[in-house]
Amino acid sequence: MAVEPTDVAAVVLAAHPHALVVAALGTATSALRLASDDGPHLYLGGAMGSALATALGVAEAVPERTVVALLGDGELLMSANGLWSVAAYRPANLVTVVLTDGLYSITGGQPLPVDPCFADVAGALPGLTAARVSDGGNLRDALLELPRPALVEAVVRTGSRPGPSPFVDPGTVRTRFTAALRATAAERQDTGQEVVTCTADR
Ligand SMILES: Cc1ncc(C[n+]2csc(CCOP(=O)(O)OP(=O)(O)O)c2C)c(N)n1
Ligand SMILES: [Mg+2]
Repeated sequence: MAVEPTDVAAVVLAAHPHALVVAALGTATSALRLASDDGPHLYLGGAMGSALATALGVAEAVPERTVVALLGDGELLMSANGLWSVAAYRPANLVTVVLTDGLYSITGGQPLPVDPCFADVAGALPGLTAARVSDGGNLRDALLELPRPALVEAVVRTGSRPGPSPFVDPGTVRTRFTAALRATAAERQDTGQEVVTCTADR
């Protein structure tokens, strides 16, 4: 069994409606845009390999929000060292969701040179929890139940790009994501906590 990438994005958003989601490229961005009517997510416009490291930084800056890195297996293979950084820093609000199809799908379906076995690798690292799922129910359970930081590998159906283009105007991304962060800053002010400003505000 396997799920559609858009269904993965929808389950992630249903499980964590206030999450800050980072997606760098391709299928992940397109699925996220389709599942959330664009949403205020941090789209990185094709910067393959950057989603996990960026999400790690966002998780550190905004510890009260769940942060999700949504990325393909090819992208994570390019930036797998990020998993060791997650093991080192262990953010209690970070979830990595990998769309596993064994392919660099969106660029023509070239096979990954090896099965990265991400759930096995992450599960072997100290401090991380992990699961491999192939249907929406198990995905939801894993997202809600795994202690953080967690990695969930979702086996997805391959195919054409699921929705709109992964290239979103960077200014629009910045405006929307900054607004999502401002909501957090306002809550911090209400509760007397330190307010973190984002670069766009400085
Ligand atoms: C640094 C860099 N190298 C190559 C690309 C071209 N590229 C865009 S999507 C992609 C494949 C991504 O594969 P995966 O992350 O598994 O996602 P899938 O398409 O399978 O959903 C590649 C190679 C890029 N955008 N950036
Ligand atoms: Mg892939």
